[in-house]
Amino acid sequence: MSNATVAEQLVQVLRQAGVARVYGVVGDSLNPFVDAIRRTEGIEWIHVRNEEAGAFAAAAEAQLTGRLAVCAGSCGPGNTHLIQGLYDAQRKGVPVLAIASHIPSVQVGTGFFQETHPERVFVECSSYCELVSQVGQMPRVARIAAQHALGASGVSVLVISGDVLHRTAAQPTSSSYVSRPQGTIVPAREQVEALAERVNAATTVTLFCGAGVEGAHAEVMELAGKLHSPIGHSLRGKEWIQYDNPYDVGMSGLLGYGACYEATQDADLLMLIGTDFPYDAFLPGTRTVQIDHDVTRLGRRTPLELGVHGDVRTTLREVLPLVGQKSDRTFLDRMLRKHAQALERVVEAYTRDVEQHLPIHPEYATRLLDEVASDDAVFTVDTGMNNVWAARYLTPNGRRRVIGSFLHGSMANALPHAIGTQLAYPGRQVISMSGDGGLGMLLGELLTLATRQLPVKVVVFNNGALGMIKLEMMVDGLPDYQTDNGNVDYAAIAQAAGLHGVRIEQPGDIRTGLTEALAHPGPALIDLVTDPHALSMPPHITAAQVKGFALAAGKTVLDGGVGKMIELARANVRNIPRPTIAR
Ligand SMILES: Cc1ncc(C[n+]2csc(CCOP(=O)(O)OP(=O)(O)O)c2C)c(N)n1
Ligand SMILES: [Mg+2]
Repeated sequence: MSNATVAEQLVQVLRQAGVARVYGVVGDSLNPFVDAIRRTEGIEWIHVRNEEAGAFAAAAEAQLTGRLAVCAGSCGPGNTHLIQGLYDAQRKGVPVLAIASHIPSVQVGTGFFQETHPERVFVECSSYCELVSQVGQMPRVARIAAQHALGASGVSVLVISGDVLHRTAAQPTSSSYVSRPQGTIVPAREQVEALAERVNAATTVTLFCGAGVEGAHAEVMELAGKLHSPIGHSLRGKEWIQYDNPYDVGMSGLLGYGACYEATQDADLLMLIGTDFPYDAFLPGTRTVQIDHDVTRLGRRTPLELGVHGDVRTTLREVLPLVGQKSDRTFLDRMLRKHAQALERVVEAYTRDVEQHLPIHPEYATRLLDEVASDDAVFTVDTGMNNVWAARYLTPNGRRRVIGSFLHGSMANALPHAIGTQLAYPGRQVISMSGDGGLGMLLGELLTLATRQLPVKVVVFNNGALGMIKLEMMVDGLPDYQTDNGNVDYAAIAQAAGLHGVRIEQPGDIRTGLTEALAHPGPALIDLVTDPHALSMPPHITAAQVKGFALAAGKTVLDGGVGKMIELARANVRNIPRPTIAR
């Protein structure tokens, strides 16, 4: 008989699952758990200033490492704060376990101080959410929660009262293997053959890639080489597929650019590869096949001729030997040229006078950030205009990572995502591309950076406004209302909080300011005073296209520059083989 407490058992199970830290804010009902962490080797408590940040930090850690990450909140408000970050984790399908401590068990149902019902509250943002009311449920239920988060790639929540955490366990903890998904999903042979048949029969094929192409760059290139296919991507697919890609035609969606839309619309067959791209108005709606490791996603965005259930890499390896080499590359070459032309047009508009332009062009600042950041930097990106700058100006290379709240779409994600990233990768350069609105929302997390001396670099795109919404209102024909954040000196705030802080107002100071701040050994904030009116709008834009990132009906929604991508596009056009003249 072990005399461990339930809280100690929970911590032991977390250790066995490889968990090294728990993000949260301490509080009465959590005390036995936090105290058990204090006394356990190999696991530490990360004191954030808002539990929401703890959940975002765990989401980033889980996304980047693929391992279980944990956050916690005390009863009532302590754990309702977790919701935003848990939605982020659940939507992006990453393994996070949240410990939601609860009011004293004898008080449940009495309207007690801080009473909520976490087992109801968290249902929608989790795939496993259970109340632990008996000591005998431990340690098994903790193992189930960990395994469920890993296995279902999502959030598990354990709700447990402080008095239950405090009690003596009913049985020893012992050990049990916690397994991360490592198998592959091999598609059925008939599906592979049917896919090859369709691809071979099509005159032209476009590949549209999402985050599921991670690890399958070589296979996608080989397929595109055989089919002479243009390759487009979603925002989440960009970091895995755009680099070293002679078939690149850009990105689709509200932040899209280049010839991706044309390539997806005009192809004889569209192949969706590892993407759950939600903007169905950008898809042709016909002649589509799809590969996904999650069978429930097949056909949920557009009607399919064929849906193939399998991992992208495994599926492509199976199908490649059955795919014949196409000879006609006219369609690909036309799309590559269209793509380069589309980029040339915006590059011209966005590179003129930017060295002098006041306030600073955010596009120009991101271009310089892209140049001075290290080759394996992790960029965390706030929801808002920063999504646009990151999509257009950060150059993926297969080693860098760019993460954000790309599915839940919450503001204020970048700084807490950076906290989780830096803790998981202490030696790596971590850059938070924060909006001033986003930073203001979780400003207290600068204190987390300062107290832990986490060397995150916070680059604030300080346009003094909720810029994305300003744009939406303009597009909607509404007067600009309540979008001002005021002129705040975030560098001064950072300095007062104990960070290296620098404010940059002149475009000529950006490169040196960024380079120096990135080289600073501790946490640093770079307050870039940027133009709130950045981004030109194409004339044909409609309200529905921008509103809430949700509705879309056209091919180019936001115009804007494209940074170094133009170089890839130009090179790809240069490399189009010249026709050989028969003698
Ligand atoms: C939590 C939350 N609240 C509101 C929104 C709606 N929203 C999306 S972007 C945005 C403005 C972001 O402003 P800022 O961080 O300053 O970035 P900017 O667009 O100015 O670059 C708002 C209010 C949201 N996505 N999430
Ligand atoms: Mg702003």
